[in-house]
Amino acid sequence: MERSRFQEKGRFITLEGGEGVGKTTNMAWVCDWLSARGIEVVRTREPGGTPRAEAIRELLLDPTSDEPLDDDAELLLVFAARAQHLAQVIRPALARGAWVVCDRFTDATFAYQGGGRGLPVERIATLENFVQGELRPDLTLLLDMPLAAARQRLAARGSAPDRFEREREAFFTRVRKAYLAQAAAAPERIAVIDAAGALDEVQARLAQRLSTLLETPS
Ligand code: T5A
Repeated sequence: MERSRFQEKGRFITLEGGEGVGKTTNMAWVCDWLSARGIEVVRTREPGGTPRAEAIRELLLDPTSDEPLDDDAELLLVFAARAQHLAQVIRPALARGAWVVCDRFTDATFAYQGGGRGLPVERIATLENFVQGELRPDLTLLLDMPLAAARQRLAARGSAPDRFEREREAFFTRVRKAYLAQAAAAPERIAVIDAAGALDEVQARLAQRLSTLLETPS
């Protein structure tokens, strides 16, 4: 399929949401949907996306260390990984006109370090401006569903919980609340997608939002 005149500039799409809502599962589908429309897609994730940033991811997610990770150290590690990822992958891809689809980005920092850990939003916003300059996602697909159902999905998957997944329910309640507040504050960028129900139903909702983006001049 040919690219329309509206698709000459790279776009930046992020997928967000709490644990187990289906981000990773739907990432592949979103990338295939865009590729089928003739778009060059770079699929990536945070924390991570480059070898050094993936090493920082290990530090952040490793549940085995006895040494507690200070909340500010966690925040700075997230942004250190992001700076590397932006420099090595995201900015170069967007500059050559590719579309970047990223599994989590700075909305996750506001939700987890801000909502979950309780760090001041202003501190996160300062780092966001420092590391990203004016770069923000063009579209954020926020997959949302009740915590209990998402937990059931994770339990059915059966993988060992990482350092975040070991947090208590109250933490994830705050994360979800923060995500929904962010969406309410930026409805033009953040689309809340009902992630409950069958995969094809969720993907029909995603397709609707992606089609709108495709028709919007960059
Ligand atoms: N983090 C990240 C921060 O604290 N700050 C930050 O700034 C950033 C960027 C990263 C962790 O880092 C934290 C947040 C995270 O805790 P991660 O691996 O990106 O970790 O995030 P997780 O949420 O842990 O990813 P998961 O893989 O656990 O969850 P997903 O990707 O949302 O869910 P997925 O796709 O693996 O699906 C879970 C299961 O459900 C099934 C899937 O097959 C799978 O088995 N499933 C469905 N089943 C039925 N119906 C559907 N519609 C389904 N969709 C998926």
